Amino acid sequence: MLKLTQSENWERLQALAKQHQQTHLRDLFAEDQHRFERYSLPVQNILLDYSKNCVTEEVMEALFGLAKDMDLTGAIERMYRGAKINTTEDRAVLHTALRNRSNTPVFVDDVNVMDQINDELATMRRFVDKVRSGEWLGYSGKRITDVVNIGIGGSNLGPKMVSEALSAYAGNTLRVHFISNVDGVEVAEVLRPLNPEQVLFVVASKTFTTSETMTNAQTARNWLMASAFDERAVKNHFVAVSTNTEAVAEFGIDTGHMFTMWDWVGGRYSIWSAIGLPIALYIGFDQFEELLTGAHDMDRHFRDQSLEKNAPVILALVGIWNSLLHGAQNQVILPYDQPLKSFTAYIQQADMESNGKHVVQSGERVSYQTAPVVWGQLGIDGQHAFYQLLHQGNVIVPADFIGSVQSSTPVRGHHENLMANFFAQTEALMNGITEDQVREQLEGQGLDAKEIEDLLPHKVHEGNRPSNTVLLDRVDPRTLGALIAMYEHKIFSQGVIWDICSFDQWGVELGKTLAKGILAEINGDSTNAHDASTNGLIEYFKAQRS
Ligand code: G6Q
Repeated sequence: MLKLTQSENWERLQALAKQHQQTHLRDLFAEDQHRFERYSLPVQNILLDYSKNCVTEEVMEALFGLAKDMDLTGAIERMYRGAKINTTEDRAVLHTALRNRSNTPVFVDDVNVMDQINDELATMRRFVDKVRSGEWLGYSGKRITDVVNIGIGGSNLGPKMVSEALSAYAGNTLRVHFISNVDGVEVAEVLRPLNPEQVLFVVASKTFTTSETMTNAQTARNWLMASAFDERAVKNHFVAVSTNTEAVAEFGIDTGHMFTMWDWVGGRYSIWSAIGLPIALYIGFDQFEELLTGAHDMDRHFRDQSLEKNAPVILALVGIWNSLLHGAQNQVILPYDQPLKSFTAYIQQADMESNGKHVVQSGERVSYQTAPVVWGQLGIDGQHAFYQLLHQGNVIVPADFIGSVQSSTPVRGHHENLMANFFAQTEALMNGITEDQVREQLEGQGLDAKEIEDLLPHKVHEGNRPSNTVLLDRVDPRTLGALIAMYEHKIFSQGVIWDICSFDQWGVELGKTLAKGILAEINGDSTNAHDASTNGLIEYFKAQRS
């Protein structure tokens, strides 16, 4: 396979990046009245505007050429068809099959996985209906009022983010809570107001060995026992989502109350599987299916649309261009919808865990930048905090602004105010404020010449800061499904172009293994197996506690 650095278009892009060092977005807009139409596209209920990036026809052509050189289209097909593209774990990658509403067959090792997926969805629906209708009862005969998901990483971030995002669709049937941190503060806080007779715990762990989750699940079980005094209550109050039947049984959860997932579902791509159970319990199964449908709409767009009109591909290529042109090592994600308050954290994991890799598929070290540092928070709060650096700092941070035409909870006058800020920020980052404009403003305020000259450099905004605008119709289940899938496919496309394995996470595994050994030391074993700092810190911690 061609190496990225051998691609002619890669070389061409390096040259174009040099050539455009001095190009200002302001001038690109002045030169082309149709820049918005040229560099924006609608996809399902989403409008993607990428015109506020320093791209030209020539740049886009080279970027699409690069995607072709790296056989992105072939890679998309291989993923959808169930090829084992997670090479280091020898696994297929089939989150697209989990939401394959067309139900076309998808084969892994000659087995059509759609049968298993459809069976599991049907089981989930039956269970969700039972709990939501009040047919499923707690040990004392009371209905379930609260669902507590216990899981971490991919088994937490997605269900939490989507449940928050779709709370307007939840009604009053069930409340949902999330425990991920092994810090006892979280489990204590979540459980404190709850009535054990009416709580359903979903223990979500693909491996069912993750120590944070197992510790929290054990504590939850003890909490239940302190009220039920009967092991049989576990069956009414605990269900599991996992691939590890043995460990689920050993924990004491009836395997008849276990929802399954498969090794071809990566943790950070698992909300579409039974890991999404808390979402379905919270908003109902029909709405959960809408989420799947939205993702499937985007899957079809990604697979069927030409690269030139393909929203995830364009997002991926613009990201690569910004890292070439500006040396950008950051990507900030700024949702303006309150419901999307955890969206950045979700995409942060999806992106950084997938593409934060230092070797290419062959094992050689990469000679170019892979995943950026992804960060951010609700944009409107960020404006009053870190946006200063985005506007005038000496690093360029490409930004994705995500907002909606309609609020999911309209309150008179609020959404207009919110969106005025949204549009103002993308404009300000792009245009900046020139010396002449600042001078004119200050003269208008009556400052004298000396005062103006002193203030001038501080008030100039150079602008030329790239951003994408992602404008949703509204945050509803279908649009949210499409939005998440758009980012998943962006990340996939970048991974293909960078020639890295986006679907393993050895860096996560390393931490899990090391912590296990250290826990034994904290609990008694001697501490001398580490470097002086780590030994010293563990010893200090133990000494201070004794
Ligand atoms: C995701 C990662 C990681 C994983 C958690 C939880 O892709 O692999 O975030 O989801 O470590 O793992 P378990 O679901 O196995 O507990």
